[in-house]
Amino acid sequence: MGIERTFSIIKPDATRRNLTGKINAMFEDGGLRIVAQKRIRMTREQAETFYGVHKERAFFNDLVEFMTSGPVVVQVLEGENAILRNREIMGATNPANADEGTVRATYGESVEANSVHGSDAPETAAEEIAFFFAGSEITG
Ligand code: DAT
Ligand code: MG
Repeated sequence: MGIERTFSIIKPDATRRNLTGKINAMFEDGGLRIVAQKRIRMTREQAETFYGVHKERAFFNDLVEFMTSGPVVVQVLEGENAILRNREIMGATNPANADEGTVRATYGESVEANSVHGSDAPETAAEEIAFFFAGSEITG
């Protein structure tokens, strides 16, 4: 508990629709601070490694294809209980099941094109942040 950092991605479906600012406002209004951010085009290798935990799943190839289909915005979000708080702001994986007012209910197009990624635990948050950011790129 206390002040945490979590890793976030604004996914290609959202950058394509020019929603970066609107989604960032939802994070900020929800009490999270954007302490690092960059817009990148993920390589296939990065996407495969990042989602390695899902490599046996039927949707893995489509997921890698989707995540490399356009620019993404990778971010570090900081705040009180940031990992859980961000999952609340994002909503359920499938936008059809996400609570009203969440990012995924508001902007998600499908279970795959669900607009945002957020870390699910302290260990994965630390790993995911280190995968995309040098310590010198993060400043509270
Ligand atoms: P989350 O992104 O909510 O942490 P996850 O870790 O279970 O969800 O899955 C990672 C991503 O994989 C998810 O954001 C979209 C995709 N995905 C998950 N389940 C899927 C499914 N049944 N069909 C297609 N894509 C799926
Ligand atoms: Mg996940």
